[in-house]
Amino acid sequence: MSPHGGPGGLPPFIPPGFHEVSSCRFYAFLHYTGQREWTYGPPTSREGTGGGKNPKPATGVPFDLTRPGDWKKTKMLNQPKWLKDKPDYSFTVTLGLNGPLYKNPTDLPLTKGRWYMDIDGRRESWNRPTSPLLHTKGKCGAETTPVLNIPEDAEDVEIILNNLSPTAHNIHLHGMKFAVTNIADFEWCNVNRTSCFLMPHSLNPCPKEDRGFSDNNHTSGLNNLYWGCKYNEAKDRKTENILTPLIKDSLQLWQRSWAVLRIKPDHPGFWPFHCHMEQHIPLGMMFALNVLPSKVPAIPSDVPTEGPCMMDSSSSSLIEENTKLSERVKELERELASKCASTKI
Ligand SMILES: [Cu+2]
Repeated sequence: MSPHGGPGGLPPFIPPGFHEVSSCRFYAFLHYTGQREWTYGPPTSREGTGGGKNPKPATGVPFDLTRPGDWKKTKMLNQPKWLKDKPDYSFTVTLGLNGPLYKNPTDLPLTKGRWYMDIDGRRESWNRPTSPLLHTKGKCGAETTPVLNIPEDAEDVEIILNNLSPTAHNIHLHGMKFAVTNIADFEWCNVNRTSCFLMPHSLNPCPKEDRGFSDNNHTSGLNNLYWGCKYNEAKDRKTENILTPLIKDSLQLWQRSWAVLRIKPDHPGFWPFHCHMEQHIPLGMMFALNVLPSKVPAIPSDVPTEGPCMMDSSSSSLIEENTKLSERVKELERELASKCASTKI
């Protein structure tokens, strides 16, 4: 309850030019065009929950998407058939940070600390390519840009996220959704335990074999804060949920914690995968997923580009089409040659 207007709290805050309303009767429904229509309608009671200025709480199942325990209350409408017992490929992404800290507002991004989402131990923070990845297909100007190349035969890719930092990160993938097949449910460091931010390593309740340390060189006592409790395949695989996972494109990865995602890599392109906290993006917490490069259509030559690189207009589908066309030309030439020969006879 907000401190303003709550029972026993401060008097209601009324912005200038507004006035207090006598009761709350506001209904809102969001309709997406072209989507399946559900059989809902306006509330049957115009009284709402009743109570006027002191509305009664709505009744229903407590459901909090930030608590994995509540995720078990969901049911799949469409079972994701692409989820296999074992993923085709698995990658581990470590999230962490490395000092020194930014001190002045004039400190430029990526010049001091290294905030990262390292892929399989590769120490790479985001570094913008000099020319668009979709135009170059990563073949030029992207030497220091972290890219995860997904094998083209992959149908089910697992990404294990280990957060070795004291802050939560809101992980977001462009282009595709992911299934959250497993997640740590640490009571000692969940979303309600903000005190976990300052938990020194000396009080570490994480089993010794699961502890991981961020790639840090912080000083002034901060070096004790950059650690996390990692996913442990031997212990944690058995709690994965491939039957009824939540399908999402954003996930709050708790502090010092882990989560396991599965992706069906069927959407060709270079797709950013990053922390969505705006201050973490320019610090480097991002990489790109390179999905089905052979299926990415050639970019038309009149699409503007930037940077020093030439646009790569090749694509295997274009090559395939050209090969078929040249075979057809040869076939026609052979037909013509044989017709000419028979005419001469
Ligand atoms: Cu972040």
